[in-house]
Parts: sequence; C-alpha cells; structure tokens
Amino acid sequence: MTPIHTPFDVSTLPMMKVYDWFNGPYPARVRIALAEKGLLSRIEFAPVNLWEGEHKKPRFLAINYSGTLPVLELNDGTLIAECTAITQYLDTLDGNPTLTGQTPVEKGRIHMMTKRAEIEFLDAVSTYFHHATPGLGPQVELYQNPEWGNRMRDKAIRGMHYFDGVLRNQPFVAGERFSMADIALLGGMIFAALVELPVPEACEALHTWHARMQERPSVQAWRAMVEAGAPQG
Ligand code: GTS
Repeated sequence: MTPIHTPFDVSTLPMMKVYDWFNGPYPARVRIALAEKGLLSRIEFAPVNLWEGEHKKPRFLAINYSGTLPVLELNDGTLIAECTAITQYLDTLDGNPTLTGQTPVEKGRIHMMTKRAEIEFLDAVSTYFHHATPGLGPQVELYQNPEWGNRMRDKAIRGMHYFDGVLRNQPFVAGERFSMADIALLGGMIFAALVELPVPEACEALHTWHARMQERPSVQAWRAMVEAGAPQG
C-alpha cells in the first residue's frame, strides 16, 4: 500500500546554503538530490573554486575539516558535509524519504549500495584523477602517487562491471526504486566522463541504466546548469 503523506510546502523552509563547484561530480549528487526533492529554490549556492585550491585554504577548512565539497549550511549555522549525510538530511525534511528509504530494509540496502558506489567506483575514479592525471594542477595537488592512482582506475573499471551485473538483475542500484544509490553511481559516471575513462561496451546494463537516468528532470536540470558554465565573479 502506498503511504499517504501530508503535502509539504517547501516555501516554508528557511533558505539554506550549499558550498560547491558547479560541475564537480560530488556536488552533482547534492544538486540532483535537491532537484529530486523540489528544493532547489531554497538554496543559495556559494562557489568554492577547486581549480584555485580554495577548498584547501584555512577559510574553507574551518567550514569542512576534510577540505572537500559540497557542504550544506543551515540558517542556524549548522554545517553538514558528506554527500550521503546531506542527502539524508534533505530527504527527511518533508517526512517522505523517497531517496534514502522508507522501511528498515530499504534504508539498509540503499545505504549499503551508496557506500559501494562510492568505494568501488566514484572514490576510485576521484583517486585516479588526483594521483595519475594532472588533477587540479601543481598548485593544488601537492602529493601524487601515480601507481596508486592507476590501481584505483583499474578498481573503478572492475566497479563498472560489478554495477553492470547488479543492473542486469534489477532496474535501480538498490532494487526496484530510484534512490540515493543511483545518484552516487551517477556521480561515478559523471567523474568517469570528466576524466575520459570510458565505460566498457560490454557493460550494456550500466549503459542502459545511464541512458534512462538522463531522462530524469533532475539530471536534465543538472546538465543544463553545467552547460551554462562556471559562475561569474
Ligand atoms: N566523501 C566526500 C563526500 O561524499 O562529500 C567526498 C567529497 C569530494 O571528494 N568532493 C570533491 C572535492 O572536494 C569535489 S569534486 O571533485 O567532485 O568536484 N575534491 C577536491 C579534492 O582536492 O579532493
């Protein structure tokens, strides 16, 4: 039975701030989640320029100790970093968690598959980018280990095959419904495209799923924003 939820008026929510960089793959996860939840109008975006290393400077490290984007700031100053934590917060605001699971088993599976999409794919592509390519450039990449980066590239390719196998048996990453785990895998696909790491043709189910994801208005809105280019100023 479909649960009945009281309609939720997002305009009653106080404004929130998201520190991010417009075309970053991790920030994409939060932007897509915001669009899925109809919350984009409640967000002011504060650009932190990764290419100038702003995320490693004391001013931003005081916002996020890890020196990574994105970060959500609530109107009382509360700071929430980590895509998974931010998505969980946003998803529960309306009492109707469509992205992070309604039942204990859904929540468990979505958490597991999100983590797996990060460990086996997205984080591995990111490590490849930072260690085995010029990454964000010599001013920002102060330590690089190309051998480790290339190992992580191979891990990411194994991850593509793993998720292809998952998607041969079910329509979405965590089962029968779109969830935060699909968004995490999309983050991996976005990063892989940025670093020109192709998804093997043999990964047919992964390709089909990816094409299906492009039809979602949230993903289309994200793509249109990226195509509009970097924020000015
Ligand atoms: N575990 C973090 C999360 O889930 O939020 C990882 C965040 C992350 O690595 N963000 C990237 C970053 O800040 C942003 S992007 O690469 O997708 O644009 N990277 C900068 C760096 O120097 O690691």
